[in-house]
Amino acid sequence: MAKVWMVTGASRGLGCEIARAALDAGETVVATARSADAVREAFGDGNDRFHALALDITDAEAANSVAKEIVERFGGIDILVNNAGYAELGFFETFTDEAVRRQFEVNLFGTMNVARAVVPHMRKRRSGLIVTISSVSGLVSSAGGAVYSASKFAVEGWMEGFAQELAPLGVRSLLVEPGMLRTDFMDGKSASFGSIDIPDYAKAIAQYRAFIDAANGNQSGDPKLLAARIVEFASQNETPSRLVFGEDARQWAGAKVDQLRQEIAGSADRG
Ligand code: NJP
Repeated sequence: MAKVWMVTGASRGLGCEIARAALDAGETVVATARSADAVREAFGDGNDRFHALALDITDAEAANSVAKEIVERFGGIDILVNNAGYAELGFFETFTDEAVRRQFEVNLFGTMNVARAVVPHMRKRRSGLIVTISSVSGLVSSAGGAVYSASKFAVEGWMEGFAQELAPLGVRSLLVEPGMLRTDFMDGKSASFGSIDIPDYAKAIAQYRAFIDAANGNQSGDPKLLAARIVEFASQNETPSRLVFGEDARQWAGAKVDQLRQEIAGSADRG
């Protein structure tokens, strides 16, 4: 029997590809983004297993109504994909407090809103899978990524613990840490950039922006491939708790683990 998927941020990029891959696998898919029309435009009409709903994940009430509507219409939600997110890219001091809070409002608190709305239905049935699109930036941070990484580190810490709370109740979870994917992510359509001018950082920021501009549209990671992997994992009874996707992500995460091991070992000598 077709499983019921709910995907956030499905108007573009990875979320759109995940929804498409789940549809192609014969599943029932409720794809959401801030505008239902944008989702419909991305998918076209004509598939009765496809449904588009509006959901801005920063709106907790809207998340509750969307989850309720899906459960009433389709009997439950088998797979939730927490995908919606964006990046504030740039050096920390160039961001206003408002921009930093907006980053957390979407990536962390928005994702929590959706989980709060959906998880009670999964607990009730003692079944479900939550796929959360974090980032390799949830494991490793670097200059220019401080604000985005802070939000994704928070997602990692929250979900790593929450997953353990849910496991005994039959709800599984998968944290996904992609490297760079070819989507709108680095583009001005999605990303925001620091707005405060600080001459001390001018040279470093110019280099950082040149890196972003060169990478935008040329990222090595294929969102279709990741979407296919996620759909494949979702069809299995046993899922790993993490998927570090892409050679770039595995290199950065591996280097971080090596560095941590060294620093932990070094700490034993010092304290
Ligand atoms: O980005 P993009 P991705 N409420 O910009 C939606 C993570 N990631 O597919 O603007 C509801 O093409 C937006 O919808 P809308 C990344 O952090 C990426 O790459 O309303 N939806 C659109 O559908 C994110 O968590 C890379 O039409 C909201 C979608 O989010 C996930 O992958 C690397 C929303 C963004 O599509 C998907 O991003 C990595 C809101 N408030 C992690 N705000 C990468 N691409 O390199 C935005 O490690 N959306």
